Amino acid sequence: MAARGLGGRCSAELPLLLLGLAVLALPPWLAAASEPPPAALRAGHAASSKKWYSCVLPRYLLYDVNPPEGFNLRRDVYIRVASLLKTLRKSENWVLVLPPWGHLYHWQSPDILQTRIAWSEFFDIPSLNRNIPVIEYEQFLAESGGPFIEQVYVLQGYAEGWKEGTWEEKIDEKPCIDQLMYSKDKHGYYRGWFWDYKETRGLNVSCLSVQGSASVVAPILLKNTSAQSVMLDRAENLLHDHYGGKDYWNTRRSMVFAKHLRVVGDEFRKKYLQSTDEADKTQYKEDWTQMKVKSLTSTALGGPYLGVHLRRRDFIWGHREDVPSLQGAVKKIYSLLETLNLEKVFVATDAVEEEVELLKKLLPEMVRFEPSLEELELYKDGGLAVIDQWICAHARYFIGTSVSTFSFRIHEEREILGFDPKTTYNRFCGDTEKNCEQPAHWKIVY
Ligand SMILES: Nc1nc2c(ncn2[C@@H]2O[C@H](COP(=O)(O)OP(=O)(O)OP(=O)(O)O)[C@@H](O)[C@H]2O)c(=O)[nH]1
Ligand SMILES: *[C@@H]1O[C@H](CO)[C@@H](O)[C@H](O)[C@H]1NC(C)=O
Ligand SMILES: *[C@@H]1O[C@H](CO)[C@@H](O)[C@H](O)[C@H]1NC(C)=O
Repeated sequence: MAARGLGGRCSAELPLLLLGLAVLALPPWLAAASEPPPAALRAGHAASSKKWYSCVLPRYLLYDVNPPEGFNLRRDVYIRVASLLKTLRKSENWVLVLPPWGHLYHWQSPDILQTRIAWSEFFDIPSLNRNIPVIEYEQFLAESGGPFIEQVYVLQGYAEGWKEGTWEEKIDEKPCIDQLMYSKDKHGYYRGWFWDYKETRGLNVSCLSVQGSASVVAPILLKNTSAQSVMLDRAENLLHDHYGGKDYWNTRRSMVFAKHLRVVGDEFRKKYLQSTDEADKTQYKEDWTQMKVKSLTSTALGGPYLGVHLRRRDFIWGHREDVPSLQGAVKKIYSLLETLNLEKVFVATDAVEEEVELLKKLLPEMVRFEPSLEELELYKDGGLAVIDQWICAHARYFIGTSVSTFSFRIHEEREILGFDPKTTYNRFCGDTEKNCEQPAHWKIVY
């Protein structure tokens, strides 16, 4: 970027022409000319110590999610925060900083480092950028002038809860309810997890009680703080602005898996499942905005296999009644293979080794993506989850696990590919479950 090399000062005397030229050299979303100047230029904030290029910097929105939450719930939180970003951009030039992946409870494959993972390892960044401007954390560090986040807001509920029947959207600065996960170092900076970027510091941390959808935070960010970089921690406390609406789906559709993972999945489909986009009628367009499947003619056929997601581990430890035994699941699989006149079954599962062994005995013909150690290191647990999801998304028929966000994301992927909902919104029933309600169909709004 041309702007970076110029080490001048950010001052009012800066020739407007120069500013204009520099803006032209920036990506279009940075250059939004009609937008008001960023915080650094506003009265009282034109900190002379800042290099002048910060005059054209956007304001940065960062966020993080409660540590125990998994990969697929985090993907949902991204959609909520993207919606907030869209609201902010109606008034100012904001950019979303993608929170590095890592340290997830489920990602425990030994001997590989799984923190500070960039989004580009799992998702296609140009596709995300067709929806909202996003940058990786490393880019934020490079362009914002160092590992500092000016304002951290920890989102929380209201100490008193909410009275039934009196739902209202609200947000207030309140004392922190839980023990703060940030502490002051001897220089007065706040230290915290910060995605394992140990050098990152917060300049100010405070708690906001919030009840409402993501955009309820917008007025605070626009009016109550002039910080150039603002992080919302515990962002899962925000609800969707409009679940299942056009904005929701635009963001969801923009979350295209990284190409290198799709390629691995496609090669596996071809080699082991006789499945290709051409034969399956799942033509894929690299530009998601061009992927519009009209419902009447929507007939992705899918590869000649049954796709199965069997969520185990913590889903069976509680003896949940909506999750089947392996025997129960295999019985259902055989019945589906017969009804659908299919021979092959692809199984995605997080089952422990002993369960996988048992499954192999009960279902000898099952096909799984079994990574070598090298592949595990390359793609990591998150990449393997993506590959499994991608293969399940291309099956002629899919059946998943009750209320698993992993299965939900497969539903959405199939919806995007244009499958008949009857082949998608299916789940296993518990062995003794009486009222086995099937997943809801969410139709894309284009
Ligand atoms: N490769 C692979 N990993 C899986 C599978 N099922 C679960 N996992 C792993 O286990 C984690 C399950 O947690 P997630 O589904 O991501 O997160 P969550 O929000 O807790 O979702 P659920 O617990 O399923 O509702 C995933 O992130 C994967 O790493 C699977 O079929 N294949
Ligand atoms: C934001 O500013 C308004 C107006 O000054 C004030 O009433 C409100 O309490 C502030 N909200 C927060 C969360 O700080
Ligand atoms: C920290 O942020 C809070 C909330 O915006 C604000 O009230 C407080 O004055 C800030 N403290 C400092 C030292 O800037």
